[in-house]
Amino acid sequence: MNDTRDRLRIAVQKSGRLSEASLALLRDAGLAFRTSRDRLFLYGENMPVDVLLVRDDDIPGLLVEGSCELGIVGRNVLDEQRLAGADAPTAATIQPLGFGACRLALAVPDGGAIATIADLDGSRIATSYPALLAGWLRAQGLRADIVVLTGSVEIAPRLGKADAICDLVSSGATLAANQLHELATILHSEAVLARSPHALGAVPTQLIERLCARIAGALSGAGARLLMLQAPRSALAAITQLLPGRERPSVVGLDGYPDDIAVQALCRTTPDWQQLEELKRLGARSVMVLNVERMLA
Ligand code: PRT
Ligand code: ZN
Repeated sequence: MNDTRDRLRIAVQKSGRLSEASLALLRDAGLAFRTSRDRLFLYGENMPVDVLLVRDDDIPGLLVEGSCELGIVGRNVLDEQRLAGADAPTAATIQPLGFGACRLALAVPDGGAIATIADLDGSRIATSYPALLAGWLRAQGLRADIVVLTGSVEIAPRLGKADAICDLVSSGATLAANQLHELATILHSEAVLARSPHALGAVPTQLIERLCARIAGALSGAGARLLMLQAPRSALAAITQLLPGRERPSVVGLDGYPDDIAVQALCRTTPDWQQLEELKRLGARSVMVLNVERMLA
């Protein structure tokens, strides 16, 4: 909402992994929209808030240039552009949104020459996230050639273009299918609500506050599910990684079974079948997904 506009704009991914959940969240927050004919714009019908549908990579830039006041984007995209932009003004995170969970991980070929993080020294690493990777390598005191690829990073080692990759992972199936395994996690990511670095007047600031309060309310209640399961204690770390929850899961011991635990986690959306199957694969038993009727944060 700059000087010439009297409506707030939120940038959302047009078509991709974050699109559906982003729009569902805005609807849960009470916004109703009419779609423009070109399907690039959703006009807010009950609040002066419109949605711009764009590629996720464009969202940090739209916030920085002030074309949009808010955006929903993966922390991975936001952090990469922040690091790549050095001292330029950057979009600030308002709050994590509990969906789009993934991690930026370093992975290497199964049975290859690289077995430890130290072995990465002097290697070639393919990635779409050069700034995040460079920062991590610096922090580890490692030197490596960063090969920047925009897609199909996982096949770079087989093509002889790189010795390792640094890419997003959620279930790990893509790595396994390409005979790669994880060596280190560089960043834990999920979708976040971000705002433009520009100072705004009193009216847009109040509108943003109202919208953020509604989003927080939507996140804490509607659509929430309680995931309950039992599992071997040794699988806890892997299971926690998979949970789509925002809160830390509750973990309790099982009387008479010292190696087992019961886990309860609050999830914003219903875990899908693939996630449930993955949990089972990790050793989870008695997996239950329950509706949450009411919740007070
Ligand atoms: O067209 P546009 O530029 O908008 O979309 P995009 O293709 O760049 O992004 P998209 O839709 O693939 O992802 C949008 C955001 O979703 C990312 O920036 C992340 O924040 C988040 N996200 C969550 C993921 C994943 N999970 C994910 N698994 N983004 C990508 N992947 C890819 C990953 O790159 C790899 O190829 O999925 C594959 C691995 O998945 P698994 O389940 O096999 O591990
Ligand atoms: Zn993208």
